[in-house]
Amino acid sequence: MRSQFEEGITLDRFIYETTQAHPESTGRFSTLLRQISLASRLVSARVNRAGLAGMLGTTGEVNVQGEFVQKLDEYANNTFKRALEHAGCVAAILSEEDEGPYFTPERFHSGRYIFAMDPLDGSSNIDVNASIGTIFAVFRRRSPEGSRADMGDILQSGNDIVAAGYVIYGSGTVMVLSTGAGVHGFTLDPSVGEFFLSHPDIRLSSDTRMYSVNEGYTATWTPEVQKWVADRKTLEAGWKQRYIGSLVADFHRNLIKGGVFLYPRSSANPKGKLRLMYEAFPLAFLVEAAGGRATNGHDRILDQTPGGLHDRTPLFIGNPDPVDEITALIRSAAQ
Ligand code: P6P
Repeated sequence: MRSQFEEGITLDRFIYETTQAHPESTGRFSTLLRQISLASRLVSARVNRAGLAGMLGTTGEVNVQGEFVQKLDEYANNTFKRALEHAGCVAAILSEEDEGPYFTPERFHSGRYIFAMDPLDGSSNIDVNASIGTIFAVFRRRSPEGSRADMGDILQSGNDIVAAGYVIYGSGTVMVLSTGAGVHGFTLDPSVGEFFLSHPDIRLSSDTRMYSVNEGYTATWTPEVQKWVADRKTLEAGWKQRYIGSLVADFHRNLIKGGVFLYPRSSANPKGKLRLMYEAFPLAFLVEAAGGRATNGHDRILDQTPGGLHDRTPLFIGNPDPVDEITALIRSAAQ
């Protein structure tokens, strides 16, 4: 049997071939992607042994979001920061788990990229073995490399993202990545510790009638959202519904099979629940590169500029037609 290496393209080879197309590249971006891969493999190994390694449950602490910190959250947060801080490619890391930015320590080179991450999204699902994941976006700093970054480097518009991706730790570990030219999926072969290209050039299948929303909150939505969801459930509409409650898992299903994911504003979350910088931004970058749309119900997600690291936003993301339809309904209801 031929080894997977002969048949597959590794992430390293993909990075090399991608950056070869940019002769001006200094190798810093390649280093960044390789360190993300390393951290992802370390987190994957720990997630897969969580039950055995005593890594289930909480640390007893509460994070800046007011959520109990799961042991794996803390491990993932520290693993990505340790993998990135010394490599000379990032100037600051902002994380769902940390109140403020983590600036590259002075003993290391303050690089040209800003790394925004949710180190382990869906962590409330860890103890029930549902898929969870790391979501990230990469910005290029505005201030000179080598100096300490500032908030002007960090609070940038979604249009300034240079790369984004996620790693889903499920039945397999898959990294989905875009540097703007297409969206590509890489599956980890744990027996050799390599990611292999498994989903080249992912494109949304536009005619999928699948919606994903937590209908337990129906009573808290605005009327036009309630009506749109109700209309999906008529016999003639013929839509299916799936909701895992882990953003990475729900988004990954929509990316691979098509569909639309909704997390509307509600009376409980008037600004939405999901975070702009390290959840909505990266997924919006990916979905647009795969032919989809992402709005906050009024405007394009990537046109937003955050006021703070942990800004929240409503999110409507997936196939263009349903996202455009819902957005038009919400806009007209607001007039
Ligand atoms: P709800 C997980 O805690 C998370 O942040 C996302 O991964 C997920 O999409 C969402 O919250 C689920 O929220 O209110 O439906 O439980």
